[in-house]
Amino acid sequence: MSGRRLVVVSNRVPLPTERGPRAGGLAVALADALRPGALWFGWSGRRAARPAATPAETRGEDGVAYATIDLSESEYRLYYSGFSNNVLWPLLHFRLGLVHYRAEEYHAWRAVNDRFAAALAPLLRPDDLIWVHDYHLIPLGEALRARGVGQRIGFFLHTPFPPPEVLRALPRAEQVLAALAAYDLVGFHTEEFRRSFLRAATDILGLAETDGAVGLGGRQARAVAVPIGIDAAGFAAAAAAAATGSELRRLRASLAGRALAIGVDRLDYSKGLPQRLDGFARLLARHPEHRRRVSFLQVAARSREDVAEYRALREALDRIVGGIIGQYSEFDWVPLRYMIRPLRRETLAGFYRAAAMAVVTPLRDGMNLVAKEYVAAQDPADPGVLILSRFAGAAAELGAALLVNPYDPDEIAEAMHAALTMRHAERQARHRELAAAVFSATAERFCGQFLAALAAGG
Ligand code: ADQ
Repeated sequence: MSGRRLVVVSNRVPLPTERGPRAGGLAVALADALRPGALWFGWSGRRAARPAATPAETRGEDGVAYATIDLSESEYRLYYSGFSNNVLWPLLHFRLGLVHYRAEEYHAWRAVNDRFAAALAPLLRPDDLIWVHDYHLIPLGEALRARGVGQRIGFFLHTPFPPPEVLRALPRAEQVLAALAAYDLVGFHTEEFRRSFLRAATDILGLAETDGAVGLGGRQARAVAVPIGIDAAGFAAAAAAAATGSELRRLRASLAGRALAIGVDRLDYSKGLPQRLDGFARLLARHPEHRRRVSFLQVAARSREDVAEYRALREALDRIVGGIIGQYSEFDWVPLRYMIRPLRRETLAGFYRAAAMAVVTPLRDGMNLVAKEYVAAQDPADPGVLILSRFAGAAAELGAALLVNPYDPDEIAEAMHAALTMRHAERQARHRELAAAVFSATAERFCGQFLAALAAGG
């Protein structure tokens, strides 16, 4: 792949001019991997009355070229909030009850992908490697092919991939699967998701599978499992540096010697926040010895607030948080701190390191990078304990965590109790295993493996 330009396409392009912390796994992982000379194409994040057809181009200090287009209000509503986030997101996370299908949104989703393809095609060079990211852009490969783009195109899905029994509920399941099969390479976080895709392609589309590839229209789409990772060494260094910073001092002073438990998520119904907080309340009820001895800090970043389910989640959490604080607080101790705003990455790294446990309990998650960040941030001499959902992609690599069923608040409570009372030797032994996984399967390795596989076929 050396010498070939990398073209990354994602729904949202985080422009170098944007300030402030970003809460979102994709931006974070790719930022670690884009090399000077690469092109990153996608949506600017802006909505315009009449968006221009040609992309705006800028070059970052990192030497990466950025080309972006705006979306119209109706594209934003139908393509982004509608089909992407109100149909595909819940479907891919096994939440059929939350899928609100409308044909108009499906067509807008395809039309925006066509518009992306029309804007991107003129920027392409013959030996580019094109890497498309995530569910918003599933049909982009087909749309590029329709414009005569013959370069190798890979796709990576950052969410889970459900089994065909779930996928069949989507009215356009055949078209969505066929669009995936139009790529040269389709990547998933885990072997489970890869198998589900191959099973869906054979069961629903009737394609034949040979050695992990399915053939459609004279092309072969190969499916691979490549787990995304983080810049573990960089994150560990940031955590160690933050340990002596002023924010950590303030945090420690506020804890007054109590143990810190931490949760960090986008405010998304896939993250299992109500069940997690319920689990914390059960801990305080079942094991009163932890009252006054632990403080739970939940950091939640706003997300997709123009989708009704997200607003409902936020209101539900306000009630749950108020209930716990009202029931268990004392005049000099508050069990739960809840902030709806992103923290800077450096601050976050330090807070992870200060936390005796992280509670990462999504109901479903493609990977979950918070789990990996927490592991990387620990002091190996005195590491904290990771509580992790069995249904996060990360559980496939992080089996040395305390794995829980995220739907069961009692199991979460018992895992918290086990974490808070775990002996030093066991914490270290578990941490060694977790760290071995996080420091080997890094963001750099993720990009390298995917791109090597993509380049290999061409
Ligand atoms: P997300 O659903 O966004 O990503 P995740 O993998 O946890 O989930 O990544 C979130 C990133 O944003 C992390 O780097 C985290 O530190 C940061 N973040 C989250 N909340 C934050 C907050 N309140 N303040 C500051 N930073 C915050 C999607 C998929 C995941 C998959 C990733 C990458 O849903 O399953 O792991 O893409 O593929």
